Amino acid sequence: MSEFNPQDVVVVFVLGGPGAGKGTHCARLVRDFDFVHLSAGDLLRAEQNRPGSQYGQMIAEYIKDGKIVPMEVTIALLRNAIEQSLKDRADSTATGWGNGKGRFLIDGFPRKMDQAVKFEEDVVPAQFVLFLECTEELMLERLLRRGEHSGRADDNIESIKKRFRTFVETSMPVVDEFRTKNKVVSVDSMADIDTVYDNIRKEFVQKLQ
Ligand code: UP5
Ligand code: MG
Repeated sequence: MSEFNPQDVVVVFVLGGPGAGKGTHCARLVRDFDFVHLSAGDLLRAEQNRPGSQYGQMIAEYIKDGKIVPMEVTIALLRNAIEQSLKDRADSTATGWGNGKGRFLIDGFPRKMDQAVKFEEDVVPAQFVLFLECTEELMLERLLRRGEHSGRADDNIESIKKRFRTFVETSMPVVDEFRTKNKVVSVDSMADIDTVYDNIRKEFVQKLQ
């Protein structure tokens, strides 16, 4: 049995290639729907920088190579973050919160089939998956531009190419698997940010009814 009941703890996986716009749109969904945004990449980068972390060096190497960090680490970080938010917001009167309830956007996870299975079995099954569709050409352009000031160790052409390869070979099969279960909401992420978000927002209004 999973730790949480999906009726109480609503999880939406937000997937899409590197630079597809996951973080950008999660920020807007937080504003409009009272979600807590948990970016697996951000949690890993924070753990990497935490003084005394036994995983810091390993995480840095995996991220630079665009490889997927062993799932035990990522799932533990996500589980802790969910538990902490539920504690912090136990008395919240926001929509979807209070009395052990909460709603979470899990951004950039699961990126490998075994992670999806393990998370849904142990933590909580996702309500649905938001998939942001974008061409590699456009994602490359966005990431190189962001790389001019992001300070991210993987926003350089060598790492970006490796991230794209991992996405195609390892992460797309996860999306395809969720598709066979009719759990995927696909949104074209190639237009300007406002247009893309408008379509995402409409889907969420329907899904969260
Ligand atoms: N932008 C966004 N949308 C735009 C639009 N419509 N028009 C014009 N510009 C747009 O956006 C990227 C850039 O594009 C921004 O400058 C934005 O303004 C612009 P962003 O919203 O940041 O895209 P996002 O999809 O979040 O891109 P990100 O680079 O974060 O995606 P990744 O999936 O590559 O990165 P993540 O942080 O999730 O993972 C990094 C690494 O961590 C992985 O490669 C892996 O090594 C490791 N990892 C794991 O090992 N396990 C995990 O479970 C997760 C990560
Ligand atoms: Mg991101």
